Amino acid sequence: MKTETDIVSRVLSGETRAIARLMSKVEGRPDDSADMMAAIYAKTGRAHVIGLTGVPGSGKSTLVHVIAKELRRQGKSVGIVAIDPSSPYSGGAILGDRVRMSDLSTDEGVFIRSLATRGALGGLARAALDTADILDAAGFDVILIETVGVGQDEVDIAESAETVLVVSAPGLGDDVQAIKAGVLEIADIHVVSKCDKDESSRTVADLKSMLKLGSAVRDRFGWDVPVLRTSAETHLGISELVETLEKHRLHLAESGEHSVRKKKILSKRIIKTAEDMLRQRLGQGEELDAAVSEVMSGQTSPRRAAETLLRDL
Ligand SMILES: Nc1nc2c(ncn2[C@@H]2O[C@H](COP(=O)(O)OP(=O)(O)OP(=O)(O)O)[C@@H](O)[C@H]2O)c(=O)[nH]1
Ligand SMILES: [Mg+2]
Repeated sequence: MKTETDIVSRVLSGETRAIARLMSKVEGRPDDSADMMAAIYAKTGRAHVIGLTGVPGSGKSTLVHVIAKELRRQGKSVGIVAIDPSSPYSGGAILGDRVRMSDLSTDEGVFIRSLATRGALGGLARAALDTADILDAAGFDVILIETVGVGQDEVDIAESAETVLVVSAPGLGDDVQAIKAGVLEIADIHVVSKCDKDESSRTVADLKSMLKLGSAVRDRFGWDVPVLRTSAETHLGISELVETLEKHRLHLAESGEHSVRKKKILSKRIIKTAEDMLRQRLGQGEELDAAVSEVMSGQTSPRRAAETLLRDL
């Protein structure tokens, strides 16, 4: 117990080793770290949490890198959560030698955590959001969560951020990628990356006309979802993007959208966590076998058996 309090206070003071240690614990043994995470959660809410999503190869990791660099220039500390084992965050070169992740990984004001798409006990979304909470409590100003826009879990993660950025890129096929990935509507900001490429104008035009067609699914309290052009190669649009992120943050606070959105995010997160816990508990007892036999032999229905299981928990 004493060591737990110790770890938490070291995390809160931003100690790198304690942060990494708690993250590993939380990832692999969520039940054992519930007390620590309660203490951590109580200290969250200061950071700006930004989710980035988009189809594979759209330039998310590269964008995370240049955004992080820009934020560092402004003196802000940055936490990065990458749900993507292939992300070259551990020191590889992204755009040849021009954009290097390694200069971030040696920066004390940056903390990078990669989560494997498999292996996180109790679900990837749970692990990702807990990881972001740790970074928030540890005092990082901005947290960037990169997730590939495929699969409900990944989309859920992006949607749990305060500001959702959807990345599209030229040269990845004709159709509007955000639609294919099921993330067109969740964007607060659309980014078309790789705008050093000629075909990018078309990607921008397609995206814009698609946005005009679609009715606003979510009330954004008067926020107009912009389509921004960026290039990590020429640095086009990067400072505008970072400005827009900050503008969106202000908009959330001033319009009252922040608390409305937070409520939605939390209710989803609580239900999801309860589901995960329930599934784990129901799946491991002998009671399930007994219930299956009863239904098989015609003694009861699946619905009644489920009711009994829940009652007896
Ligand atoms: N020309 C050009 N290429 C870029 C730009 N940004 C990224 N790329 C290239 O696009 C490819 C994919 O970039 P990533 O940043 O890894 O894309 P990602 O979306 O993170 O990819 P996954 O994580 O695998 O889904 C790499 O080969 C990058 O070098 C850019 O601004 N201009
Ligand atoms: Mg990536």
